[in-house]
Amino acid sequence: MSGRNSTVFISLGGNLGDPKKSMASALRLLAAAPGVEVVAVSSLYRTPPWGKLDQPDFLNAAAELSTSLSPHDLLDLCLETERKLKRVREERWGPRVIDLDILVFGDRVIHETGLEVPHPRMLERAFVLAPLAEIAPQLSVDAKRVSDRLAGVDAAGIERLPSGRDWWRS
Ligand code: A4P
Ligand code: MG
Repeated sequence: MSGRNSTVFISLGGNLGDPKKSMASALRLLAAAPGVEVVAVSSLYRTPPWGKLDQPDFLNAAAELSTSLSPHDLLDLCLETERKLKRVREERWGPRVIDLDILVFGDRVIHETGLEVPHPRMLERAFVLAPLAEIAPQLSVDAKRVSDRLAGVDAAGIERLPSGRDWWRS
């Protein structure tokens, strides 16, 4: 792809049904979309629920994309991908959850109701920072290095699974 592409980081997560399968399908759908290349994917992480505590553990991961899409077109693609996966799962095995968040889009700063970049809560969330630090430790967000931020948040209970980085391909 051309030098005009933007480097984007996204987070993936889920805690119902088979999150690994949903996240792998999401990455394959993104990789198959015109104008999107999946550059790197982190290992899978098992993470304790953040925010609402009475729910199952999550699986989380982060990915680096290279894209010629605009931020809004990439958001639409992410939302469409979520909808596709939820619909498939509802029909076959009941409710499933997959969440795709755009964390960073090049050096763009966007504050709109439907799209905020960098993701406003990413720097407080170990379940976002741990996988992101694996693939982009030097990345700076709001002038803070991801690896430094990770050292400053509570990452108790977060476990990197021995998945390697190709877990989503097969
Ligand atoms: N939206 C705005 N900015 C963005 C962006 N940068 N990327 C809008 C993606 N979407 C963005 O998303 C609702 C709307 O946010 C989208 O339609 C889009 O227009 P959402 O994911 O349903 O909710 P949210 O607003 O992102 O809420 P929040 O608080 O960010 O929820 P999360 O982060 O999705 O929380 N614990 C662990 N361990 N692991 C998890 O993955 N996830 C959640 C869900 C809670 N606890 C968790 C985890
Ligand atoms: Mg979200």
